[in-house]
Amino acid sequence: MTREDERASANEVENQEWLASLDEVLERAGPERVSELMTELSVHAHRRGVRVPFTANTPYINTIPVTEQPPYPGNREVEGRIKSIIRWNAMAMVVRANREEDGIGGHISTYASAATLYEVAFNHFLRGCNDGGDADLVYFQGHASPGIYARAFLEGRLSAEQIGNFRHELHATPGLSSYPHPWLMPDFWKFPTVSMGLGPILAIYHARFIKYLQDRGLKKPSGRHVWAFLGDGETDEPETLGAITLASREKLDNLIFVINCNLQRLDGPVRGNGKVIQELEAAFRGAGWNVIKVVWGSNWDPLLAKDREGILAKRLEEVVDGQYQKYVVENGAYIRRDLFGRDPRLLKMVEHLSDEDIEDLQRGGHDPVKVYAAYRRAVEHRGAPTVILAKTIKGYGLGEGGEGKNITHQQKKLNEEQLRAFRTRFSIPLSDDDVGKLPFYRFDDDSEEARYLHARRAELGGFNPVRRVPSERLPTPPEDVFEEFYAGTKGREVSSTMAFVRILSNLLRDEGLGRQIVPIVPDEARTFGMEALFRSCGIYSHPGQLYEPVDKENLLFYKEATDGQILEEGITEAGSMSSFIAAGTAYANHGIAMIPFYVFYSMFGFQRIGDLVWAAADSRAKGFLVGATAGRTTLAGEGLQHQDGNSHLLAFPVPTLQAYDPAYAYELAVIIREGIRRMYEDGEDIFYYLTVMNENYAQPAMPEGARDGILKGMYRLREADGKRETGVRLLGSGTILNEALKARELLAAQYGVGAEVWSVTSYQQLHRDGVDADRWNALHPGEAARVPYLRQCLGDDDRPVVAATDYVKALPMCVSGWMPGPMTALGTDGFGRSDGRDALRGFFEVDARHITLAALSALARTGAVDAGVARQALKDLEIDASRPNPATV
Ligand SMILES: Cc1ncc(C[n+]2csc(CCOP(=O)(O)OP(=O)(O)O)c2C)c(N)n1
Ligand SMILES: [Mg+2]
Repeated sequence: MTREDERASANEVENQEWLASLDEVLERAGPERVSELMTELSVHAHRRGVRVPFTANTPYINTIPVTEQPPYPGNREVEGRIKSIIRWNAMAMVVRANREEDGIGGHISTYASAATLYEVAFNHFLRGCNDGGDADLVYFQGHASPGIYARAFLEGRLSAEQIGNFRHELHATPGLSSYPHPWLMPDFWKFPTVSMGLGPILAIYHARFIKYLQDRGLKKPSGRHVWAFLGDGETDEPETLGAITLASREKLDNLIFVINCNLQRLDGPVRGNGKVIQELEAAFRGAGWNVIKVVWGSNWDPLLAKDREGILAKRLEEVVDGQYQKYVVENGAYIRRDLFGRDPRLLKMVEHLSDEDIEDLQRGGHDPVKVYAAYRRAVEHRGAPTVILAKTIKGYGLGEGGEGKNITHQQKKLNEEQLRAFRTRFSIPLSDDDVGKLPFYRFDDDSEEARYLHARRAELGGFNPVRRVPSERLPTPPEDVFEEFYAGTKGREVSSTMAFVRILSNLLRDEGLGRQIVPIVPDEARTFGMEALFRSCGIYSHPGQLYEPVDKENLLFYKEATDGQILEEGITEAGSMSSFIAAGTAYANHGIAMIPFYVFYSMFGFQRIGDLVWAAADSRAKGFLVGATAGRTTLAGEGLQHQDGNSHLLAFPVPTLQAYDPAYAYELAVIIREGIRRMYEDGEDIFYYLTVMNENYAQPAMPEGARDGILKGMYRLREADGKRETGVRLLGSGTILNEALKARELLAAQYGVGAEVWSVTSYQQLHRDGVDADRWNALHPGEAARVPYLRQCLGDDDRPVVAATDYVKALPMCVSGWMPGPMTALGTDGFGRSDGRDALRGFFEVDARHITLAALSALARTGAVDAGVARQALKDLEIDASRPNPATV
């Protein structure tokens, strides 16, 4: 024996002695005492200078030991048969859709790997709402939709025609949408999830919103859980992990993540050279979640029980995910050699197993017993959210058709042989001849399986997912809430943001709906002058305020309270938007209409979290998005990253979103009141985007008869002044409306040109109306043409139009097709600059001078004024014609 061997052997003896003493304490005093001792040891060692490397990981084995596994409460055989049929139908749905139309797409392998995770949940956990209670809220993984449809088919909720038309929604018999879309299937799906990462962050904020409703006394606690099923590849999205500390900080024990760790994403392995389960375990444990790993199936139990020295666990930890994927496509002999063959002791451990036995060693996520144990522990866990990391095989059961292969995500077709293999593997009662026809299989109503399935769902309170919308409606607040804004400020200069905050304060005090308003801010309340609300409404905090705030003496101190109304989300636009969606869909998901007002820095809205806005529309969310500090030249000083001249273009295409760029307090008041009426009294599934600015100016009184135009998108604010025959029309929006008014003065005083001024509150609304009229006219040749609202306003008069906005020129240009005369758009294309408003407006050529020049130039081109007048104006107005286009510098 060498000295090293001697040392190794002495170490081994010492190891055994320590382990034996630990076992002795464990048996005598239980796990808590062991844990205490280990903490003691580690502190002691630390004090003596021993630095134990940090790890947030536990060994690569199941978190729940066999001894703590509850007995499985269901009938495994019947459940197995049901699951197999669902697998078959889900696969058949995709293959049939692609046979009918090549390239129509769909996914087989995602659900194939997740079937057990879903079926255990459907049979034993996910609550429905038939009993009048609250259904569990489930964020289904988007690509697993065929499996969810296949189950609804067995439940008798979807017809064979419907699942036969998967991905063919436009067929005469309507089909099923590719993914979960409440917009398209409003009775079925509650949450859009298919844009990866959105499901998890929405689930977190929704779980928190439930606590908010409870803490504010708006909802009774009901024990409902929020479940989010997601892919392991999906965890690379920043939204997936970005809010997990909120969930633990807020002790969201009503939240369960189930991450299907099939080790693969679309192109290949998620972590070929690492282990995604271990990586996620560390991240979630570090964040304070209850982490349950479901790595190995029951047939590993005897092997792991034999692993007294931990050599098997150590080996399992060494192997990387890419290699685990390789084992899926290899046979037992390969696994014996590669996994166990490194150590004779490991080989000995499996010597009693045949190669087939080794090949059949199961992953935890395919074993209902292990999955059930994890779910049971998750729903019973208190004080923290739970994440279940379940190891599975992508394309499980597809065999040569793609099981574990890198191409499996894209697999949409199976050949005859592969279909037969699938049939045999899952004992689907179909003959060789029938297999190729891919019939959908449904159990007879009086079969054991059908009875079992319905009994389980009845026991759990009915089906899930179901989207059922109670008809709670709110009264539109009375006009007196808004009167002061219609009256104007009588010369006092205030910004539209200040006006907005006052409207909001009035609404919060309204008896009819004040309690149901949810102000949401991402750490910008002071920027928008909203800090008075801190004191009057309180900032929501489940534990209340555990400290004495530094500004306690101040009238407007930072007040946190358990029943606080404001959601002060901190610097997370994605989180705030998730709260907006939770609140804006509460009318459907919680039977209580809540009105979110999410106020944000407008540049960090659509540009930052546009995909969540799209999801809000799909979710049928209601409420008000308020982009503050808006306008490229209105937000002075902040420069390129902050100055928003884009958001109205980004808001433009969102179908249910109504976007307005009001200039005056009365416009804002009219739009907000009408918004509440349409969404909460009439029940329209729409939401609003309003931009408000921080420039102070006198807010005028509302002109007679303006209301209708404000809502439709434009109204005449001023008649022309000056010589009628050389007239122009100026269209202004937001604060640039004031520049148009100044230009009107200049044109009249210096050039004898009469200019009408129109306030355009929404190009989007004008455009929607225009294209709608055009469409109708194309479809009704020979009938009297519909006249778009814009044209009703401007008539056939061909005076030139100059439209000036603080947003990009494409915004006003979207209505150019309906203009009766030539149109010039002035806008703020390009990067912002740090400077004052006057300088910025000069730089972007949207100030009164440039509006005046544009008007004169347009008149010169029509021959209404002499070109020399326009040329002289360049000099008068000190405009340099040779300067570069601000859009490109
Ligand atoms: C934001 C976003 N990016 C890309 C995609 C396209 N996509 C769909 S599924 C997928 C791979 C999913 O992998 P994983 O999350 O591991 O799910 P699995 O199917 O393996 O369960 C990708 C990239 C998407 N749906 N959403
Ligand atoms: Mg995956």
